Amino acid sequence: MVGEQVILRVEGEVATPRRLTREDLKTIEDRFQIADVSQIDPQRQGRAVMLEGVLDLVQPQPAARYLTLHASADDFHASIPLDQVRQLGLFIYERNGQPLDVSAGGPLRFYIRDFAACHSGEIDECANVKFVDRIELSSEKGLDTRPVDDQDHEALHQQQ
Ligand SMILES: Nc1nc2c(c(=O)[nH]1)N[C@H]1C(S)=C(S)[C@@H](COP(=O)(O)O)O[C@H]1N2
Ligand SMILES: [Mo]
Repeated sequence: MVGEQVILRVEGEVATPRRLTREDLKTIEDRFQIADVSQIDPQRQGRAVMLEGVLDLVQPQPAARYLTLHASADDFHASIPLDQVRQLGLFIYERNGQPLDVSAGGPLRFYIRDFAACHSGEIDECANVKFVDRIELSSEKGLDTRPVDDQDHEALHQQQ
């Protein structure tokens, strides 16, 4: 079966934690789907679903104030205030009907509309986590391994 593999686990302060496949993301209501992210950012391609659509499946608890995005592939993590990203976050999950390629941050890539420049605030380009495989809602800020200064940031980009 197409897209049977779990690509995202959603945990923490939610009524119903879920393990989602690409198929699950595809079947989220149309109002949360973005057929073509290049309409938002010409540099990006693929099909996306809004963070709000994923949250709708799990029902965040009132205590949820932070969203932590985990990429176990390269041990990269970002933790951002939920209210600031709620309307702006997307997950890019497919391109041309195929799983998103690792070269584009796949199988699942978080993307924030109108992100700010790197380390300019809590919601920045560095929080566009590639290979995201788990998200966690929590009352306190969670694990965050984003580079904190220009030197660290430069070093990280050299590796990519
Ligand atoms: N998993 C993972 N996601 C990541 C990073 C990383 O090192 N690992 N780097 C971040 C940083 S610092 C930036 S600026 C953007 C760069 O995204 P791009 O390569 O698509 O331009 O990805 C972010 N997401
Ligand atoms: Mo960055």
